Amino acid sequence: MTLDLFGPPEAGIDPTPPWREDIAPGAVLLRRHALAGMDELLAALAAVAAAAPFRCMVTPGGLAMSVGMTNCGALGWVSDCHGYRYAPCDPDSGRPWPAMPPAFARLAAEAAAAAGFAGFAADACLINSYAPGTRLSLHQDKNERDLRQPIVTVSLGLPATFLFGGPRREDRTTRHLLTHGDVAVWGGPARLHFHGVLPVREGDHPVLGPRRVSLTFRKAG
Ligand code: MD3
Ligand code: FE
Repeated sequence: MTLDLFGPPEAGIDPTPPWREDIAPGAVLLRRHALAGMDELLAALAAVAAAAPFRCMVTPGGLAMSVGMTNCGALGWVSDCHGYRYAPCDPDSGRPWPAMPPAFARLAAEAAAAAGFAGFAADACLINSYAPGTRLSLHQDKNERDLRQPIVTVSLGLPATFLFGGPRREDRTTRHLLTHGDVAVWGGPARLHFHGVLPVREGDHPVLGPRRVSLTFRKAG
């Protein structure tokens, strides 16, 4: 077994997964939580990406984002020259986003409940694909209607360093290495905290190849 130097404090010993790390009030990491049921999750991911391929969206400023994105669920996060919003249809195909796979919905609800947010029913799943060198700069998630609802993220493939700040952009950040199967839940006092992802380092993940994929579940509508 690989030593996890960024894991829990017990002298570099990887405990039996999953385990929990509280990173701030309202923010918790459920380490390796998605490993059980991973095959079903990856099959569902492949089906969604086949129906709605990853694409680089354009920011309102006119720049192409480097992260590849797609969505599933009733609503999908889209960005173009007009701004950011949630939309029921894929702008590339004109069709509704693929339905939320049951395995996705189940994982999101069950992880949220484990973190203290009972009754979470995600209607939007944004799927980000990061090639090595790709990053997501510091931002807030505030396009959702009900900010009392948490956000649940599943990390897959290559590891990445997640930056977690405070309610103001200039607040100091902590760093958390997220690896395959890690689940993060954010809500309550952490819901509007700034966050981002440092450039993903070169690598080749045995299951997902040279990329990191994140599933971000939200109640958007
Ligand atoms: C902390 N995605 O798509 S998700 C995003 O790994 C996004 O792809 C990153 O940020 C990714 O918007 C990180 C984790 C996350 C999401 C929302 C948060 C962390 C958060 C909201 C408040 C605080
Ligand atoms: Fe975000």
